[in-house]
Amino acid sequence: MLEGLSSQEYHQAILDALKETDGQFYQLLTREYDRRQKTLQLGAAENQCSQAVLAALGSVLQNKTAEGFVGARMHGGCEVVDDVEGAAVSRAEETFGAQYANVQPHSGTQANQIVLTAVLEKGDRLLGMAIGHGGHYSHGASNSFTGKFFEVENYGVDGDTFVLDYDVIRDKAIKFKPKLIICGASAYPRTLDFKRFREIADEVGAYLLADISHISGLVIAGAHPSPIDFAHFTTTSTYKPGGPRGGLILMGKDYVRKIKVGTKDVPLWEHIDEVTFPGVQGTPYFNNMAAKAVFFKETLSDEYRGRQFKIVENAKRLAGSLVDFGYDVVTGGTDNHMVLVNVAKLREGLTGPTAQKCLEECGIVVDMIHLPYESRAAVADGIRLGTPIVTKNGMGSEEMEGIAALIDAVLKRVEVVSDGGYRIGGSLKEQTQGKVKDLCGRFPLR
Ligand code: DSN
Repeated sequence: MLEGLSSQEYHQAILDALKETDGQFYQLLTREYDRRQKTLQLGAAENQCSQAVLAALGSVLQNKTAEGFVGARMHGGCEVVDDVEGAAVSRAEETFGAQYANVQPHSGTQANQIVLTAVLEKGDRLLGMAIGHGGHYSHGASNSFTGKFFEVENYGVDGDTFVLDYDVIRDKAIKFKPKLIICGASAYPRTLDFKRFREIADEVGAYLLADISHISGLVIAGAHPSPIDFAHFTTTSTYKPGGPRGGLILMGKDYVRKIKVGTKDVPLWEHIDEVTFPGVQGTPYFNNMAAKAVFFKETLSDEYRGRQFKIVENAKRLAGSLVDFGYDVVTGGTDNHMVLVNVAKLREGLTGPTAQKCLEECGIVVDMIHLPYESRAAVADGIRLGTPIVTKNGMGSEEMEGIAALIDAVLKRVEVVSDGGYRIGGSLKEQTQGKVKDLCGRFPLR
């Protein structure tokens, strides 16, 4: 019945179910759909899932409670969810070329929590990328559980190139002797050398966790090298590559390697299962799990794989155009889906938060971001742009140049009045909003 509907028709049909029963939420969901349709979505940590994924998310599986794993549940009535989980696991393994997949984590952060809980004891040493240099909270930030329960050392990027220096990371690892090294980033535009990370981990006797949340779509398609057989554990959130919200733990050739648990030697994969439940989580979300499986099937298509390369091509073009307009693009460009721009260097008084706000007022949605070695520790100097959504909606190189021009018009003409304050001339705002609406109208949500 819903097959063949445009994105807008599909949403309307789904929302009709709410119209009579909950007018407030009918309005809110309609507003969010309109917001996405009428503004440029340049979030690097976002994507846009298919209608099939949305259908699975909104399915009857949401009602099922069942702790445990396939064939070993705490609850009755599990014949269907066992098949759901079995299919989701094999599809995840096929998608990533992995030997083991755990589709239960509720998020990327929980996937990391499960791995950390599995291999570290309280107080053990963890080496991860500093959050201010592009790492993630769950990689050892002082205000996350990782900083609270483990002894953390950070590595960062080089002060001149803003690129990782693997010799420096190796020296840190040798001195610090971590039990676990985490690689992967939330704000790093260059290719990660997973092989080199594994060599460092092996040299110091550490486990290696690759958190590929931001780049997992690229990894699936081969647009970024895969860590699966280099890292002991690979984690990702499942929405960033274009699936439903949720997390995933994958293992390659190390999945049968033994770990001492009490007095027993247990294969790593079995230990990860046990730490997932009952160690960290209760019932998995079976509707999300089904949606993950639907998404994994989508990743096998030529359309999905081709799109990942296009995402990178678009990001390179966006970065290149911004450089041409005189922007300081961190590392001079990008190898992946994201572009980091130092806006503080553009104009006196301009900050990441101000740039985010004034661009958003004009219909261009970006994230502010702290940059390595920035001028004021308390205020972000940069913005982070990403191309997954605009690419999904069909935009290409020409549109990337147009987007760079729109960003430039706003950031160069906005009046910065005081710390955090700004004024945009009415005509600039209206003109930009109009151009954004026109562009988004030509590339409607898919
Ligand atoms: N990792 C966060 C980000 O990059 O914005 C979101 O999950």
